[in-house]
Amino acid sequence: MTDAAQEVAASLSAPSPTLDPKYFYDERGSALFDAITRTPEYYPTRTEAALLAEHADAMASELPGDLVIAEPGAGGCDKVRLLLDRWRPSGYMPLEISRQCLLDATRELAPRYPSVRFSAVCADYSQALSFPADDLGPARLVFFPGSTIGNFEPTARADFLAGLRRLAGDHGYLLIGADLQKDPARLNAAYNDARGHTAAFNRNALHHLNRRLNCGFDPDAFEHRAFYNESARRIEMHLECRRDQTISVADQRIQLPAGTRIHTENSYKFTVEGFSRELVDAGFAPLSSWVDEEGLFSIHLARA
Ligand code: AVI
Repeated sequence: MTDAAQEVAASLSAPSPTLDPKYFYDERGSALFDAITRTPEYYPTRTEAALLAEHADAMASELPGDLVIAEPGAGGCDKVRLLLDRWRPSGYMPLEISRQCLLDATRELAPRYPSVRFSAVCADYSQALSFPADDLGPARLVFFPGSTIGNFEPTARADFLAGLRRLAGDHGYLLIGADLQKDPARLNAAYNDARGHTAAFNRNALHHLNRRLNCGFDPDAFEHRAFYNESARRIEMHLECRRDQTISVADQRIQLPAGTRIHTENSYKFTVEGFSRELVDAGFAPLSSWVDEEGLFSIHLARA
């Protein structure tokens, strides 16, 4: 029996069933997430890209000329392209768990930037944080865009930020995106897009688990629920069972009566001041932050 099967069995048989958001991301899930980022409702990706484009020079003015960009969870290395174009760093180190993704992206990108030394690392987040920076070499800038930091629970987030601090090394920097608290209607729309991509992305966790662990979910019998929890300052995503179901995992049969909600994701929303404090707690010294005119999204630059 795999660790994954045991982990899923334990989380689904808990009094409040949950699933780890990592199960969203098989090949179809990554394509669906890509589709989400292009919906009119999901503002974070395009707002962050616009901020990077507008302020890339201002950011560079606070950084040393000789820089290696390290990007944990780089995926298709899309967001870094703008920085490679504008900054021409001496190196780029994508850290990504999907070998294929890493190979495809670096094979496409490396020839376009002959002056940038590519060192692709196939590793998951936890391993990614244990690549010591070379204190004698160029400064390392850790790039963590997309407000993925908002998908960590507060304690795990503090640990992860401290890990980013280690990855940056003593002379390094962090450039990180953080989605902001705002009108709940805007947030609710972003996680309930009219085309249904977010709903499909949410249900895809069940398709993924059926394929991997043969659980026997009927994904179409689950309703997508996403809403802003104002007191916890987070979007919550759930899958609500419309009819009684019994699934099986790790030699266990688990009953999911109609109305059961499986909590699949939290996406925390920040204030600029609050997020800066979290950076300080993790050992960073905040340098600057940039926010779009509507106050939707923030990018923070900090020194180790
Ligand atoms: C990857 N992450 C930053 C996304 C978010 O907004 O929390 C994941 C997502 N879930 C639903 N839509 C997007």
